[in-house]
Amino acid sequence: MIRIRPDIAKAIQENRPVVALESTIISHGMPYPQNVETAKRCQEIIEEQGALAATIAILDGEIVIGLTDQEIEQIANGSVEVLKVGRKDLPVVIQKKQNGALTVSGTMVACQMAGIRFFATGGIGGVHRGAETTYDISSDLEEFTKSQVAVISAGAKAILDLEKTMEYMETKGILVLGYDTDELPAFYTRESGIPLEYNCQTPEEIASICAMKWNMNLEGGVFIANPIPLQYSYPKAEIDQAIDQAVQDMNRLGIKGKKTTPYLLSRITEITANKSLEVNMQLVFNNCQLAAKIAVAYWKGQQ
Ligand code: PSU
Ligand code: MN
Repeated sequence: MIRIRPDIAKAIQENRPVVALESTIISHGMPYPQNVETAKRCQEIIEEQGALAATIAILDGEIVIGLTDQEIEQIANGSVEVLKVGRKDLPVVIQKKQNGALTVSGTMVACQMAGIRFFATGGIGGVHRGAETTYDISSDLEEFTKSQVAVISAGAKAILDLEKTMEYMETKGILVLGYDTDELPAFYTRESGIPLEYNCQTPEEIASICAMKWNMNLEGGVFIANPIPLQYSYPKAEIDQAIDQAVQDMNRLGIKGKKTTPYLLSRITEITANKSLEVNMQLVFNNCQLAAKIAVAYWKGQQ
């Protein structure tokens, strides 16, 4: 049920640096053709740092680790149905031989199965606004208590309740490391006003803390929060307004469950006339670069 590109399989076996990339961001998080452009550039950035990039999705019921350009195009252009797949959906989509884009939780499961330790994305799912009545909490958070994978993201979007997201991770014993930041980055912006306990200064420091956690056999992943570079950071008041508008529209339309995050992402892109998309691409690139540096440092630390 799992097909790993031969050069990636060899690298994993030899403990060389590999960075995974998710596919929900391609199929459900960005419009075509910017999604293809982003997916390919992410791979290049990782490879420029001396790591291998492994984009992961489910094709005809097979978990494919290391998509070809043609396969990326296939899940990106809307020509075939591509389901949004988290941990819970994996057995169904595989059994039915369907196509699936993996979320953060789904990708972490795939990484655990294949032996990949590092994974770069844009933002992770979390506790949604209004969760006190809807109970909408992304399974991404729970996955951080299970799979031994470090996820490099620009924090979490303000479509979520960031304070509750942090409290949830605290309760679950999820390790959160900031990269050169004292506060949780909020995806489009560097600041959220929510303090982070651990501020790491180098990729080496992050790699060595990850190694410590896993050498101790502590289950679960590491959430690495990497703020968007200053020159791309979105004006906070402007993006907050777009987010509030998108959340209002969603509630008015009665959109719920797994449709929530894709709806909000595309609505924000619409409201900001694609400005948020450019920012989104830049922060993903920034995360790919850091993820590859951490993966390389982790590998060197093991020599
Ligand atoms: N946040 C983003 N962009 C994304 C996602 C989250 O800024 O594309 C995607 C990721 O794949 C994440 C998923 O795992 O949305 C979370 O979905 P949900 O909230 O339904 O768990
Ligand atoms: Mn949800």
